Amino acid sequence: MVDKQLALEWYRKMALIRRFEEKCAEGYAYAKIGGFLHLYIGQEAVAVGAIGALNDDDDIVTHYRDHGHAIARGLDTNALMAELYGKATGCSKGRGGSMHFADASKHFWGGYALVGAHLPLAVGLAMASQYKGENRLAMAIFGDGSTNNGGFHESLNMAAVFKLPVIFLIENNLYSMGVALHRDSSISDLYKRAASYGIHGEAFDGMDVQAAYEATKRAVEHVRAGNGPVLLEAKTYRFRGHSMADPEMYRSKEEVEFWKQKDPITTWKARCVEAGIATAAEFDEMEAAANREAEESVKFADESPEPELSTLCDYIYANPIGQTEYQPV
Ligand SMILES: Cc1ncc(C[n+]2csc(CCOP(=O)(O)OP(=O)(O)O)c2C)c(N)n1
Repeated sequence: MVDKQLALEWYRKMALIRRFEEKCAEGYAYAKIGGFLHLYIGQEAVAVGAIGALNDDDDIVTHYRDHGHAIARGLDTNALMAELYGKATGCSKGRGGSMHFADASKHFWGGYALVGAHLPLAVGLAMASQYKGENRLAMAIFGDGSTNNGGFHESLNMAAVFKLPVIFLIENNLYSMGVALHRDSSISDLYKRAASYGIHGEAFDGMDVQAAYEATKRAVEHVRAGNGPVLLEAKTYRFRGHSMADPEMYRSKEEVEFWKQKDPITTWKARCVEAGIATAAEFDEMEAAANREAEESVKFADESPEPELSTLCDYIYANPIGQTEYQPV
């Protein structure tokens, strides 16, 4: 087992992600949150274990199912909930919503809505780090669906050719929207695609936070030693639909139940209690703290101001050209 501090920190973060996202689902039902909302529930061990193995200044670019990654990286939950509520206090000033969480100060360069399109950004960040002789690596996080996309193949190839410090992390939750993995991929062990580029590939149990941490630590060592990129595959599962509008006709209730038995939060707690790392009461306390933080984020978002109408055209170009004030017609 790992040391107590780390074990509890992982639990605290996984519980916070879960509680935060339950509040997101509520906010969506009350129409406080609009647009797309893709929940991460079930996959928490991947974000917490993998991001926990990085340095704080390693760069992260991720896909639209980004809440768990942002919380694991330590973004402020008030600013995240406010972003979902479209408020001026949001991490992207209320402009981005669920799919575009970002915080440059945390080297968290964003959720991206286009499947596979953000992988080249990670390659660029890694290239900049290598060129400047810095020790920073980049992690690109994406779903299994992205591995059939040109951006994936081009990025792996270029990163391999230049031996760039990138970790490509696939969150294989078995579905790409409503399409099962076996229907859109020629192989089911996606990490094996690393062989096409002559780089190291490895799969781990994505329902186990310790496995996620240890596999990523190995990848980090490999990459930082100058051996080029690594392709990691987390075998995981999302417990909720693809997004909030998903009747889930493509999978059975039995299958979902099977995976819920592997819930990364309850299983980690059971393992820790059994190993004598912490008591059930200590876990209850962490649960209560996660609840409080999630509730406070909702209050903060609710009470925050809407963006000013006069700022409507702000942040469209990095350096605004011409008129930036909104002129009602
Ligand atoms: C380039 C592009 N094509 C199609 C879509 C529509 N789309 C949104 S999510 C998604 C499925 C992606 O699945 P996966 O990469 O496995 O990630 P998951 O949702 O399972 O986390 C698709 C096809 C898109 N956003 N971008």
